[in-house]
Amino acid sequence: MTNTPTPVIPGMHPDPSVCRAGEDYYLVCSSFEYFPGIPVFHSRDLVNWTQIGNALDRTSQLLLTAETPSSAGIYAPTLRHHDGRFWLIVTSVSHGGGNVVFTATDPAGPWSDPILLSEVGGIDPDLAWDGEGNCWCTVAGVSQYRIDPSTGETFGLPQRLWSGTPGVKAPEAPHLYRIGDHWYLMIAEGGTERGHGVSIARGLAPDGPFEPCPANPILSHRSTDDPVQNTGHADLVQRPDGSWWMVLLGVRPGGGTPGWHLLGRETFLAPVSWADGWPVVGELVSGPAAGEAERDDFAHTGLRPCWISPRDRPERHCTTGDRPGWLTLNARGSGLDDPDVLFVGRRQQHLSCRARTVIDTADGSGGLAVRFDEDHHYEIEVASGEVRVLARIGPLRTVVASRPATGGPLVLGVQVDEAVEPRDPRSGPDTISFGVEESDGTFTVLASLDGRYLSTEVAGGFTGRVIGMYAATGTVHFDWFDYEPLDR
Ligand code: 6LW
Repeated sequence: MTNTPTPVIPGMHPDPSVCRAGEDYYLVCSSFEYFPGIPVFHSRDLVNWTQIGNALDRTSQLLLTAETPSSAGIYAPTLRHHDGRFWLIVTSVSHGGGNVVFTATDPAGPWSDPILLSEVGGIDPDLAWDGEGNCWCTVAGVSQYRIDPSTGETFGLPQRLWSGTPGVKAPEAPHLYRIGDHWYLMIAEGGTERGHGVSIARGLAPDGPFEPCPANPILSHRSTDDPVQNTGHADLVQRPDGSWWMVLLGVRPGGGTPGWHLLGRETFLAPVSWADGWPVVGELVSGPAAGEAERDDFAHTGLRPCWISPRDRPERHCTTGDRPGWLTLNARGSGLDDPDVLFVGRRQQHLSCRARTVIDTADGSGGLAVRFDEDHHYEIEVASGEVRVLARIGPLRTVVASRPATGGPLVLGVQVDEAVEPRDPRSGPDTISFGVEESDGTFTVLASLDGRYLSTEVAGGFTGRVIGMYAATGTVHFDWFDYEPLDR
């Protein structure tokens, strides 16, 4: 896989939307059932991105409950800078759901409470202003509403704009841009799996009519052996030097046939040139090299923005204030199989990586898990005087290995190794090994599991792997958590 272009934002960061304000670029992604929602990134060059927050970080903005299924929640944001403010529009696929707008003067937050667009149906909303006082909200399908985003009011009925390429399914993810004399309507189509692609149409007005580009799809890796697949759901941005760039989602399937992708859909970057007034997408540009190991000592109040939890994590269940320098989790629900689990994790962002944590289970039980969803996870757990490795794959749940636990805090570890011979048709994409660090610093592996079962091809849905800490019963404390990229 050495020649595979790497994402600019690796790990589960799909449906990227980007905007520029002066010299600064900001980018947001979908976040589904995880809280806080909508990660926000900043960059000065479109290649190196730093997460500066999460737009939806309080329950008045984002109410996810145990009734919110995995892969529901928050979908497909659009981020725009207009009239001195940042505007974010998303679909909330739960609780009756709907399309909602948030605004901020600083993309790092705070973001406003939601403004509900009660009459705007559909998913993947876009916002565009035409300079004549109109704001256009375009949704998958592809239909368009004229709205006031500051009140949520809708004017008139939705208009059908375009159905995409005849015979190609799922026209979605619309973004509307004024470029030169034309309005461009860019969409994704073909579904977010192997058939995904990006197509575009143009017209002289924001509400059409639109003429499709004769070269559609302008981007797709469908039916190719390109190592990055499922490319689509894109957004465009112009640099101050006049050049155009596209951010898009793609996946990196590993192993034999059919290829399993593990980290979810990731954010990639490509240059865009123009020919006859149509955009031409160049080769994907690789992101930065994998960084150094990162340790979180939980030494400050609150959690860094990379930490996400299924649905929510009220302070009474998750705090760094209980035992200074430790993360304390109070269990709820019945553990990782339960939508109500108390799990705090970070996205797996590298095909090979290692994570370790120190756990104190004197008052409860818990562990370190690689989570896909409630039905698909592997974990190492300390409970009832035992350390055990468990696997949940669909309807099957089993203890894979166990050994007695010594008293006192333990260092638990997980190492993910990308397959060495991924071209072997029987090869899985990677191996996930769990173990314990002994008192002399050596690491004992208790079990190594085939990673294909924690992939989108097996689990389905829109998300990817998250590695983190959880409480199964009682109260559990974690002293620190290390994450180390090991990509070759
Ligand atoms: C999103 C749709 C898609 O709403 O996947 O890749 C859906 N595209 O546009 C969820 O991310």
